[in-house]
Amino acid sequence: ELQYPERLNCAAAFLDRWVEEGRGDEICILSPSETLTYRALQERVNRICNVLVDKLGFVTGNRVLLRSANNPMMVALYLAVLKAGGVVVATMPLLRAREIAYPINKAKITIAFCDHRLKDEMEKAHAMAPGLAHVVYWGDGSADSLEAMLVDASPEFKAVDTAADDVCLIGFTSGTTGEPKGTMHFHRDMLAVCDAYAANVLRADQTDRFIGSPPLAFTFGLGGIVLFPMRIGASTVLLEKAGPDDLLPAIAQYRVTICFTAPTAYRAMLSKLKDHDVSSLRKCVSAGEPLPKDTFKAWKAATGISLMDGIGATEMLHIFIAAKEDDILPGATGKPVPGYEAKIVDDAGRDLPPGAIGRLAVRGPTGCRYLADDRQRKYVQNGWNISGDTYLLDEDGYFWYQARSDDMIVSSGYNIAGPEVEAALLTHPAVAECGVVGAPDDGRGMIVKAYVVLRDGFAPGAELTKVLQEHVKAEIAPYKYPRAIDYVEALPKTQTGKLQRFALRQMAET
Ligand code: 3SK
Repeated sequence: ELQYPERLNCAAAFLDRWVEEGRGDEICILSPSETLTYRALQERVNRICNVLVDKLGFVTGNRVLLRSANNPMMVALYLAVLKAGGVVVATMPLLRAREIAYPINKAKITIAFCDHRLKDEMEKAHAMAPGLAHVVYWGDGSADSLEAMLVDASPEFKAVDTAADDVCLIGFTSGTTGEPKGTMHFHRDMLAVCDAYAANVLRADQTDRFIGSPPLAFTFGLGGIVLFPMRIGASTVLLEKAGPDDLLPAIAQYRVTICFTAPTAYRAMLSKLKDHDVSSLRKCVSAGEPLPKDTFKAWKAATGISLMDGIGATEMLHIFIAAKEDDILPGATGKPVPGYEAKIVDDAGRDLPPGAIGRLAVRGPTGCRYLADDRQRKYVQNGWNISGDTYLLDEDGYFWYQARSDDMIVSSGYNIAGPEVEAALLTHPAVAECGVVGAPDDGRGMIVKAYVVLRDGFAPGAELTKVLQEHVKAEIAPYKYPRAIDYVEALPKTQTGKLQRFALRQMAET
């Protein structure tokens, strides 16, 4: 069991510690715009803390909004709010005004920091959020910018003496179902995800250099690209644009060793690997969406690296079931991360035996505490977090993803998991991306319907549909084949890059 002192400020553990231990001159953050050592980052963090307290009326416990792409200032702001005893609420850069105003009002946020490039929507959101007292922009060179305020702020600041179980982060879910939920996390949770997943599964060391695509507003990105490296005094590369075409050259340029991204990005990188030197890579984590066996095999064949699959949740802060490099069963997500327990339950919350398909329930050192939300009772039962995922636990203790609980398609009495059909379609060379949902059908109740984005050089039409249907029948049980296929230019995705199956379901209903 992980033990932490009662009084704990996680910013001191991620940052101040390394300076105090004489490692202040080592590189912490690299980016196209600047490189920061641990000492330089600490100095900037301290100045921001002083601006918060002296110029913005901040008091311990205040909630502070952060809006930016992944860059060094965003990390400095995160750590400053934590160090000053505040609560970070970060939002995805691409959100629109209404989506930004929602967390501001729900979490009663009083101060916001925003990259000036995101000013338009921020100003509109400000107009909808009467409680927001200060909005500070950076990057525009103006006299009232954050940088201008930092100039005469003191570079000294002592971390506020917070309790280990003071809330320090509210992560809003991306709202794949209903209104976003605010998930609250403590100072000790920030360390616990590092000391559970990163220490036992990832097993990185201080010489490692991290990179990744998820935004820092998504806890997958926050953990993978900031908390995990900083917990062990390693370095990290931050990219504002981190698509597959940006990751590959950056891995080569910065000699990156550990990459965090989603299966879609690994697939996209595969076809371009030959143009880049990725020989520095030694570990690759795949999460955010299910990892098909074929993607695992193709990445292994091309790089020699076994993709480490994992499932996490904003509610749990980070990954809680994962595959260790030396214990991988391709297609399975893995086993519970040391410190976490997982089981399969039915819709009434009763335990199911190995081999049965049901809802995934999890508990561990981090956990789900929603901010003022009645849905707490639905999603947390007897201390177990009931996830929205349908899983199977096999006799050997491996967890196998089936579908999001609302992604099961019941067709003529058969249970068909949309993601399994997607994985089968993706093994055909014509298919770049796809999403599979149930479409209402008089005869069968539902039929399996696929939305497919084609690779260049393939033409949609009845002939290709037949080919893809036969392909799926050859890959998985034939009754699962998509009886209808629509060809689309792009799939609807959330801000975190997840397929929005509910949007596809709506399309399938019309
Ligand atoms: O699996 C996910 O989507 C996830 C969510 C939050 C944090 C980490 C991960 C991998």
